[in-house]
Amino acid sequence: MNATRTERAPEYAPTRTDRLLAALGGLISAYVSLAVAELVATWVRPEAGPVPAVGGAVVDRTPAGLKEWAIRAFGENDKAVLQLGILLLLGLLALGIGLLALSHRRLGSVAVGAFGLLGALAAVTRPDSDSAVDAVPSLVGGLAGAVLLYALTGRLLTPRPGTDRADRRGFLIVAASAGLAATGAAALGRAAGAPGAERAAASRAALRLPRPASPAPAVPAGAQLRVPGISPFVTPNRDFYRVDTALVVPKVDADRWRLRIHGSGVRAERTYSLRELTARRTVERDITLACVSNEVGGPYVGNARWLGVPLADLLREAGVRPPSEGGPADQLVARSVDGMTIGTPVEAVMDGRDALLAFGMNGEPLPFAHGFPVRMVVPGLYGYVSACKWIESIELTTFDAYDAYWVPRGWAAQAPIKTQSRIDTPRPLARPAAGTVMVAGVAWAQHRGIRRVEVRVDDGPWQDARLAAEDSADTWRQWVYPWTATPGRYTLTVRATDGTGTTQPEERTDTMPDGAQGWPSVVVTVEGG
Ligand SMILES: Nc1nc2c(c(=O)[nH]1)N[C@H]1C(S)=C(S)[C@@H](COP(=O)(O)O)O[C@H]1N2
Ligand SMILES: [Mo]
Repeated sequence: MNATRTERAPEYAPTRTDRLLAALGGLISAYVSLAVAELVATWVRPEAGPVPAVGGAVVDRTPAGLKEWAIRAFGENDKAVLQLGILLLLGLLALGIGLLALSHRRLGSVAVGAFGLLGALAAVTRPDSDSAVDAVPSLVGGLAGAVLLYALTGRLLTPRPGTDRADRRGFLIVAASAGLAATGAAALGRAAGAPGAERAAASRAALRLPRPASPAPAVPAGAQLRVPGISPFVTPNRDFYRVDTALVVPKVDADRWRLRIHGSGVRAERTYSLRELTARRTVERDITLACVSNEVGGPYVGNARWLGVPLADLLREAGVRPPSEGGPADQLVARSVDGMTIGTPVEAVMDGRDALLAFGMNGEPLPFAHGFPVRMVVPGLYGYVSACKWIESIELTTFDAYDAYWVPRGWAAQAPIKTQSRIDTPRPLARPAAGTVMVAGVAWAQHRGIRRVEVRVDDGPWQDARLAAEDSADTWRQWVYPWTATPGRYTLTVRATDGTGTTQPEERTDTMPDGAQGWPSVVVTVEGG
């Protein structure tokens, strides 16, 4: 046994206050650890910070059912809730480690260091990590935390000169200065911004979108109904739903970005720069995107004007033939800079529909959150099997040979969008006044189009809604039903029929494995005059 003097229990018994301070010391050490690590990550790579790295690792290992529940319960805040949860758990552990350090000073520091190692491990094993440098933020943070905890515990184990009690004042001075320094450094780092993100922002600002060789047909005047509360025909970028697994939005420098096309049936592997793409024949199309996680009546659907190049052009050039022409690959796997993989049927991409590699969204370069510099958009397929954001490669393979990200997690490998409709107004539990109430919303069945929408009041007969003008079969369609309403409580139900004549079924299904279906309804109370 060669325990050093400081590791022996102090000559005085720690009081309750000492133990409280020790726990606090653990918490502060953890906080400083994280602040230092995130500061270093600003320079290395924001995604390599321990919070996004561990968070990402947790996301990828979350059972599908739990993830669905999280999306349902927290919606687009699911990521914030996850990170908060991780921080809370870490906080509790840190309190424990602080207490442990009071009796086992070195072990406490080793435990803090171990968390640094864990963060480093998570960072280098993320699919988007391509360098061991990603371990540095967590390692430096872990080291800082370990040293600080050692110093803090030392104050509590050393009697204040001339007394037989712990040096609480010394403890507080070290704790406060370390906490303040870390907070200040982190704030400065944040204000200075990540160099990578700055280059990306500059490349986005400098991007001039080409004039489309094939512009989107003008939206018919009658496509936008003048009904208050209806979803606008074009969803503004800032209101466009966002669904992805990225805890830090990837900031890609467009000048360095490349897209690689390779795999089975590709005559010669090719790599494109953004400049090469924008110089090609560009097309602009209105396409409604929808998420498979959208519940009946849910918000994860939006319509935008996309500008890009036809993906089929690039594939043909590379020598790719669809299965119907004897090509060997039936699946196209798009991979993103953050390691997402999305599998799309080659046949769908090459069957003449407007499958795009898009760089423009509603007249501006793609927003970072929506995939800058380039993403895929394929009319008629849910986003998780078609709409890869931050795309960096396309591999031609088969569905037999490869499962994309969501498939082992319980989602269908192939998922055409189901016919859906939504009542935008009146809102659930609204109290409209008696008289004519405009019941209105949107319906979508991308690539098949919407032929009919009907509304039913309670168990009454189905009544035809008035359809807005159709923009294209690839976009959603607004509808309105002027309802002559008398006071009372009612359930309003809607159903849509697609361009093939198929009506959306009544029976509700789960979003898993290939998209929810069922008739949406709202309950309203019509008030007397
Ligand atoms: N890189 C990447 N691309 C992705 C995803 C993702 O998690 N990562 N999510 C997909 C899903 S599930 C959907 S519904 C659409 C959503 O696109 P949006 O966020 O621009 O609306 O992006 C798809 N592309
Ligand atoms: Mo999705």
